[in-house]
Amino acid sequence: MPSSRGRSSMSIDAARRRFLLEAPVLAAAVAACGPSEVAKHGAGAESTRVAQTAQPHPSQNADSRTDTSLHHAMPATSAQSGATTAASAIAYHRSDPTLPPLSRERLTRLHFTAKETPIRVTGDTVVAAWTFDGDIPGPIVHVRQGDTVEFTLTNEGQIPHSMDFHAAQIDPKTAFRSVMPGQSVSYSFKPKYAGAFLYHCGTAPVLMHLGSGMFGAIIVDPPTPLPRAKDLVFVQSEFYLGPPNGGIAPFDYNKMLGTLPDLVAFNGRPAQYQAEPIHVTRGELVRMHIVNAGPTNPCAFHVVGEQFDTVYLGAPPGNAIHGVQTYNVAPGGGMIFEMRAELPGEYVFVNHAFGHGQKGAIGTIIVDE
Ligand SMILES: [Cu+2]
Repeated sequence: MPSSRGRSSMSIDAARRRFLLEAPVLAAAVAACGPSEVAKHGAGAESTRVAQTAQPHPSQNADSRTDTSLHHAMPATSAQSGATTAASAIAYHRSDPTLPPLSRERLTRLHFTAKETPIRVTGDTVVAAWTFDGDIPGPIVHVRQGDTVEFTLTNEGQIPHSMDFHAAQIDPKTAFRSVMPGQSVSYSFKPKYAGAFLYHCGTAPVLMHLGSGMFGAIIVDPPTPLPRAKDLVFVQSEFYLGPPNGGIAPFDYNKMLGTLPDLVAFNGRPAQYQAEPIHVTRGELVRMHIVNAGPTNPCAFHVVGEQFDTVYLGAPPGNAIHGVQTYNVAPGGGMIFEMRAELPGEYVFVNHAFGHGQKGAIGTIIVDE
């Protein structure tokens, strides 16, 4: 057997190309955004306002996708032994749930890239993901109500993609239009309301694009900040997977239509915060921004052994309810849950629709002395 090191990057690229080309749903996706779409939204319609490289903005938690704390801790499994070198070379990383700090600037420039790339979501599962900036979920964005967000999406994939920000009020036919491979779209918006909002690819079939990993969270602060807290962001999503091909599992559109997921996760990795819990300090206010990417099922958010002092249903600090045990976050929705960590211990947070908790929508917060 040749050394995996000597051939890794070429094998990964080759495997990506082969896999993406072989995935049958690609043909359907291209057809769904076919010649008429190209004609309507072709090169002439694209913005030329594209930055040279995608640098993380200060209010964008680039590290939400690159926490490497578990890179060396993931054991090899029997499922991996049969995978190709390319699939086995794809490293696992835990997603950092920390909300990035708010910038002092009132203008936030974001430049995302749409990429189709394999991602290891558990020790023995690599998925053929469609992503923003190469991971599931995309970067966590943090802005303030009324700020200006200047956004550009560059499509580095092989099929059309687009971006739909739920924090925006804008003509979707223009701003959220699909862009062809190699092209870009730009638009600006000012979030009218504070809250925890979803963003996602809206290219048809939306179920396939959203269900294959093209989503993330934008957190919008009110003009007067909420009380200081440990701010965490959890984006729930479902995985519907087909049989692995070369060690990489494709997303299965028919399974998505069937709405029974194989895995459910917070921040793209099933049960990652059980494997490596989140630590908070006794007495700390813990604020959890829960965004549900779905694509189909709700998230009955609950913390075992705790009660939520406040749940902001939307537009915080308004719409607050108190003394809550569990609350459903709809697919396509986002809410803010607060609890005070008064007693040391291990507190499991879970989607209390327990079939989905069991499939990975679960984690642990440890309250330290
Ligand atoms: Cu897409």
